[in-house]
Amino acid sequence: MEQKINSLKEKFDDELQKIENLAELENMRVAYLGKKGSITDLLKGMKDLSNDERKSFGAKVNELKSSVAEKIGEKTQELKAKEIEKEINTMPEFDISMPPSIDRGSYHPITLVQRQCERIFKSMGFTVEDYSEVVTDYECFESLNIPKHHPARDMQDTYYLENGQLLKTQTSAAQNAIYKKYRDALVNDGVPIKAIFPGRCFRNEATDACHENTFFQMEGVMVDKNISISNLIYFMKTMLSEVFQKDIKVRLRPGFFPFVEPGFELDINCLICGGEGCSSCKHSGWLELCPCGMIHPEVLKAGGIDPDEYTGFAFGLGLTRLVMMKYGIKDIRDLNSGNLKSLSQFTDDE
Ligand code: FA5
Repeated sequence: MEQKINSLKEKFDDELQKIENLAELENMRVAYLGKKGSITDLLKGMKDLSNDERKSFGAKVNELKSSVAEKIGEKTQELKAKEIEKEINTMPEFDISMPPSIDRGSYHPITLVQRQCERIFKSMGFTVEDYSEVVTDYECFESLNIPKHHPARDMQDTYYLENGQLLKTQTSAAQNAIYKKYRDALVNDGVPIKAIFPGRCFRNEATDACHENTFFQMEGVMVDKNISISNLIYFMKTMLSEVFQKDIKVRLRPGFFPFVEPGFELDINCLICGGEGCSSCKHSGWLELCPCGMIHPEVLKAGGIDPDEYTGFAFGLGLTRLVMMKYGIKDIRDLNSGNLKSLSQFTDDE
């Protein structure tokens, strides 16, 4: 019996040396270790042996079995490494100067319009600020003259986090930090605060053609001595005529926001339907685009600025809606759709 084990071992070693690929190796594994394989056959023959012989023979067969399994494992690794090497060696040479064979990526239309607005405001002396999407209750509401339990909070159905922070519902949430950042330059050196801060906002909204639960706004503030509504209107008009490269019909109507006094809603004539009325403008012919107003004295005070000495304006442009108007996108939900075919058709026209 022992002779059988030795000759099987020699046969295995001999055959293993000649194996050249993984498929052959698998066949060999089945031939030796499979249910009907040679080593399994040896074990079956043990029934004719005495108890003592069976014990020592069983141990030897098991030893052979483990050694065969181990050698097959090693050979598998060796053959895999060879196959990878072969693949690398036969790969066509990569020419980095060749044009890509796949479509190139493109900027999202919101990014394009945001950058365009940034360029316009920068050219008028505004700085561009970045701000967190997760903010505190103080930043988003209290510093903006919206105390706890104020009914104005109901206008923005807010996503609260377990730690008490929240997802920013409006870019106004950055106002307080911006005032604190620049008030020393304003007070000590007479440098006006002129900043815009674009950002993503979140509200638990029922979505429709002009409402999304995730959308972009771009806030802007200017604070100095003697700032008035005329300054506000001038900057708004300049920005819109630059973005659309033509005169846009706008209307200003009173609007309530606890952080401005007086407050306005700046609407633009719907460019999708030309003012006739459609689902994008809720059939009114006008689209609410940019609420704005004179910064409330309490908000200036919270930012460390004396409202008896300084005044300012603030606006909260609906950036996503501006994008819809600029590119004639009828449904706001297309912008978050991830449909690359439709989103990649826009280009920077500057
Ligand atoms: C505000 O968010 C105020 N923070 C704006 C403001 C800033 C007022 C500074 C005064 C001074 P409102 O909730 O109306 O206001 O949103 C501002 C703009 O964001 C809207 O006019 C609209 O264009 C856009 N917007 C609001 N909600 C959505 C939404 N769910 N989907 C898409 N755009 C929205």
